Amino acid sequence: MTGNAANAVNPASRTHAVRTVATRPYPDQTPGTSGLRKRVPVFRQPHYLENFVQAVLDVAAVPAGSALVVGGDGRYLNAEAAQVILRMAAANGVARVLVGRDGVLSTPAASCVIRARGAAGGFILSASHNPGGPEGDFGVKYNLANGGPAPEAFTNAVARRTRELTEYRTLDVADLPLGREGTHTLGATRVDVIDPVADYAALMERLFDFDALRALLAGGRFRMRFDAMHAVTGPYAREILERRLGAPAETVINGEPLPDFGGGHPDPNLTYAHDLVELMFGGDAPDFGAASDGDGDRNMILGRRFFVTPSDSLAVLAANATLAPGYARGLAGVARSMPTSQAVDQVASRLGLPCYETPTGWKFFGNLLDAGRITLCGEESFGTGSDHVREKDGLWAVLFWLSVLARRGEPVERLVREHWARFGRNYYTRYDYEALATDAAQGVMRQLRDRLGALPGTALGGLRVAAADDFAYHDPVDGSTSEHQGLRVLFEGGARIIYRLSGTGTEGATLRIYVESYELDPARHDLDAQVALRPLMDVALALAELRERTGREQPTVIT
Ligand code: VG1
Ligand code: CO
Repeated sequence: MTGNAANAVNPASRTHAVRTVATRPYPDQTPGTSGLRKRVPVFRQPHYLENFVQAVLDVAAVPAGSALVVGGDGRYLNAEAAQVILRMAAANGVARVLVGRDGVLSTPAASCVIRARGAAGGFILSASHNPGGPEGDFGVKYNLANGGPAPEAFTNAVARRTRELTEYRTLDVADLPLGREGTHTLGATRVDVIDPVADYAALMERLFDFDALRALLAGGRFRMRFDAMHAVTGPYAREILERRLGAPAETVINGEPLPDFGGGHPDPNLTYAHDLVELMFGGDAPDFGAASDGDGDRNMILGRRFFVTPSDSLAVLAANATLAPGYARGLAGVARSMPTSQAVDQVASRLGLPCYETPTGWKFFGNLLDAGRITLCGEESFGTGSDHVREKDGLWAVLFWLSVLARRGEPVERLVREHWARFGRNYYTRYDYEALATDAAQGVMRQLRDRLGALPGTALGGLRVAAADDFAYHDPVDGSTSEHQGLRVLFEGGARIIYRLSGTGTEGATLRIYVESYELDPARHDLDAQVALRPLMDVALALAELRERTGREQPTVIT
């Protein structure tokens, strides 16, 4: 045999026949804020999942000899989709695949495994905080060798590829047994079924002082609850909080992962994490409460009868970062997504740290993290993370908070109030209008965009508009530009109104309105955020002509 590549037999065909399947493009496979998210019945259409996977594999062009990681949040369709991806990876000549047991990996754990094992990339199967089940949502996202979501240049190329695809490759083989750790072969591909928790738990032990955390959690004086919302973090939280850190067995609630999340919305906010909220706002509440979402990358932090706004959480962690061993040397810089409140900007300016403002979506933090320009970053949507992986990380945020609480020895509420007294308080709220008619939502945005130019210098609700624009991001690392990332109305004194359309919804359009104001005077730090922001929100709704254009009186969710 010669080494003529053009005539080489696909190595996968040595033991199993590679089958080339004719297909036709689907027009709706453009990835959004975080991968391709659709209803399960959409994913179940013939060849739908396969088309998208083939497009990703074509664009990824995994180098010979390299490994891919596969895992998801355990939702309905996860197990089947993992098998489809394994067969297609093998048929496309991928040398090795690492798959979490039962096809499961939390999103941060998948990022961790890609990095720890030097993989070329990975498929993450999740629709995050969206409901699951036969009529729920499913999603597929591809991450690169840095462990982070593929940037727009990649996802745009995938979208183009999905529109021209005429065939995909798979193997005619039975499902692999993924229920137990072990090694299998699929054609010429080696498939390793790995423990989904081990690499991740080891990373957490390197970042945080587990002895100090054990003293806090096993000491009996400090009580916490972690709500896994019947999603992927249950086994991670049980292993780390209860087994390794000795927290009592009732610490993790809703800890059994279920394919439909028990019928709930695995979204850690005050509306959906109701079990936890009842405990934390009830009598004899624990000292600390936290919850994570479907795929384990979001976090909500609560003190006794006290909610920590995600934007504040990022700022508090930035201000106290050196209390955790993994960050003891200080931070290179920080970043937040544009709609996230400017609380962390206050910390950065006081500590003399660079602070970056990126578009919504974790993929935009990747370059800054890779280049060593930032150490911590976060989003208002209950996402916080650092350079330890390239995804936001729910349990990591919980361990970080616990580390700060262990060192400071103060209750959550006092810690946050002291933070406000030092840096000022950024009042913040977000209104979501879900499942709007797409035309109406686009009309709202178009109308606003047309008006922006005339706003600077005018007064709205007693505040003077300093600037207004359609946010565009210029990536300082790779020089790329991302336009139309949200409409901003910026007021003198730091208040802001932001409008954007969601890129993760699966029904109609979701409009998000984010409103923020800044208050330096501690005498005015005690207001309810909804009360403090009412006048500005009224301005925001009027500017948007929201009722007139959408017929909606009330938002679907307020956070
Ligand atoms: C939402 C959030 C965004 C987050 C994204 C993915 O996107 O606003 O901050 O990065 O979800 O989070 P959008 O486009 O719907 O506003 V996760 O936990 O869902 O993967
Ligand atoms: Co998520």
